[in-house]
Amino acid sequence: MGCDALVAFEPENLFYMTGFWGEAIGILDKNGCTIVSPELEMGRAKVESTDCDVVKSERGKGSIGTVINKLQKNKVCTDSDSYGIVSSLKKSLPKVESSTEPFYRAREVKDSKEIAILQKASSILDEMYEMCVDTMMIGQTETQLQTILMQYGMERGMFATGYKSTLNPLIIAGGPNGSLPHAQVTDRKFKSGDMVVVDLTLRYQGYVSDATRTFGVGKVSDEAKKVYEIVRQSQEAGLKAVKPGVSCKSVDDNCRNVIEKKHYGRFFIHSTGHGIGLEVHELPNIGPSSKAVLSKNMAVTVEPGISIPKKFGIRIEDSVIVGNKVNVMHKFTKELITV
Ligand SMILES: [Mn+2]
Repeated sequence: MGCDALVAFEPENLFYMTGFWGEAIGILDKNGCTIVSPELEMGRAKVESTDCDVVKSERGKGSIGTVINKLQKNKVCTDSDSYGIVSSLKKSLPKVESSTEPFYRAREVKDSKEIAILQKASSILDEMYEMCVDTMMIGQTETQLQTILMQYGMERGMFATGYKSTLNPLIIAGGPNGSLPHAQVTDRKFKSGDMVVVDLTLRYQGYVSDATRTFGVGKVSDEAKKVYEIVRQSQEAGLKAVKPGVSCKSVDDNCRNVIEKKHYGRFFIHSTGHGIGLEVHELPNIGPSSKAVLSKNMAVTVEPGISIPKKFGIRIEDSVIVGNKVNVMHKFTKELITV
């Protein structure tokens, strides 16, 4: 994009540039990186960042004024789309572009250190599915299960992602609630016959792993068992398609075809998957209209689902690393488990 300097306002991008997650502004150019930090964040910024200059916002000028002083470059690219920020940058600098593109594209392919963190995060989620098997029971509420799982995860270094579109850290949705892909956790009690969607999305050392399993409770219907098997086959078909050089659309097609052939196509109401990393949803998107192509070491999810309104929902999701042989980071079974 011809950027001479990148200016990051979003904590994810600041962290990616500098190792520091907080309220400050990151600048990256050929000479390295600089953090412009308000006084309140100076202590942490100095300790947590690596190979960066940390400078304090100048009093009276504010952070933006300090940033502008450091940026006498030709073209400056920023992740901010705030009108106030972009217009102050434009007033003082010759060429400013507001685009998240360079940041997301840099973050799309993971290095070995990032993959190791994602793998660790994924293993903890697997342990949480073991917890589900051990603790889920008829009469337990979604909220109670969420509390048990969050305590387990947080004691092992997991954090809520802060994903803005849902209020709860996890998605635990039993019976008819499961037909809402982004259901809020409620005080509904699990009862015999329920399918329970357990979508775990948690952050570990900055990085987010995302997985979903659907459990049966008590005696589940033949229809639910049949639909479970369709979703399982669809997810398997999606995983098989994941390879470097393959279009994201074709991964979505592979999943969707299995479900459409069994006449449940209109109940598959979301995309097949998305990139994961410092945010829950990053590039590439894996959906019917994606233009992206997979590359080695991208981290993505494969998560087909069937949502039958007011009845039940079933979704199976793994976070994977793209490679000649796909690395499925979750080992917890995808056979139907009934508790
Ligand atoms: Mn997901």
